[in-house]
Amino acid sequence: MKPGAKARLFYCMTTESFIRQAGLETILEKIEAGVRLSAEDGLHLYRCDDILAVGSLADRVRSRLNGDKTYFIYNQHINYSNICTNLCKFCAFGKEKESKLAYQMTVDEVRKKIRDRLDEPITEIHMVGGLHPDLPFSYYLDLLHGIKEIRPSVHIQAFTCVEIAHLAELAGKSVADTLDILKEAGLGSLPGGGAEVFNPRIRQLTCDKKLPGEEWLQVAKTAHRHGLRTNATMLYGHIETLEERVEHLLALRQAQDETGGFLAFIPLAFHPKNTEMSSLAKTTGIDDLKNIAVARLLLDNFPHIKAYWVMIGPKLAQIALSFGADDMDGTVKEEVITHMAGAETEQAIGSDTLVRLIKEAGRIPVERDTLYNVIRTY
Ligand code: V47
Repeated sequence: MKPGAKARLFYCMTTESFIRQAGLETILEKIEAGVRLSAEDGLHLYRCDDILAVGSLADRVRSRLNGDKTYFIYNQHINYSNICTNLCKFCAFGKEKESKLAYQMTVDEVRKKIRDRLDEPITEIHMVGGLHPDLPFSYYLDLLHGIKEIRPSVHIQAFTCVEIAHLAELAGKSVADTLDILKEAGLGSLPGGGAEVFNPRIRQLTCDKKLPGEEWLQVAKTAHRHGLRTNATMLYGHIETLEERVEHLLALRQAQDETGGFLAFIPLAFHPKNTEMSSLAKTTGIDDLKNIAVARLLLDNFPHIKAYWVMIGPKLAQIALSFGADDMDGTVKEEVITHMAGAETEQAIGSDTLVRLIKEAGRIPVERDTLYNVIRTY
């Protein structure tokens, strides 16, 4: 046997033995046999203290699905307004119209933001905002038209499922018809925000005015059936139980079984500063890695799991590439939502830094577009 193959065999034997020692033998067997994990398995993984064992299981699945490729995108975030009628307790971004911190961009201001970065190879505009009480439906169509006029080839990933339900009310149309109109105006896909934790107890305690979880899923599935791919998120690390996390993940898995329209899942680490829940502690590195790993293991039908460097920091996001993540999101350019809640990361990152982080993790950096078409392999 060649020395490399010997070392690999030894590595596999030792990782398998520590997975067994961590009490994850049955889950290992299921993963090896391609058997779907149950809610109990999900809880068992969340409760397991051996983060390396949980991570190594997730890493097997990541490797099986994505090989050595790790994706990133050249994107620009735009938050057209923070005025919001929902005022969720975990959110530092949303403000009442009368607040001194409230803002609302005109379509021309958004156009200027696009024009200002025309010399950068941006392929995606990620655009979300609060639920504004009086902007008309035409404003949102003008935003899409305005962006496309300046950057015709860019992919616009905009409006969470929560915003889409609000826009449908404004338009006086069904969600399906509203999505068709937005698509016609230039919408390319939907980001994964607003999912929070689907469980009604959590919604009632943290965001009682927000679209219920079941309806969030309905909007996502309608988008998929109308040719729009979407992402999905879970905001963890506040008052949710492990059971509620697992329930959330399994609801997403069920929806994906029905439509196959989700591209990526992004666990979002709760940032408490400047929120009504500011007495809560920040998440820990172990919990951040565990959410990536458990998501990779339970969401067997999601092609991609993102380690969003804005929320967990570029260094932990790099480590997360060995715990189930295969995507680092992107350059972002001007993140606002997490920074208003005390994020200590930069508001943007260079593509060269992303490439370096990915390479040093032993992976192949792949610049992608929103739909995961390869733009460049490094
Ligand atoms: O919808 C709000 C969450 C989301 C806080 O789809 C908070 O690729 C942490 O959805 N601490 C916006 N999170 C971000 C988002 C996103 C980000 C990157 C990529 C994608 C994607 C989606 O952030 C909100 C809400 O769920 N959020 N407040 C907070 N204090």
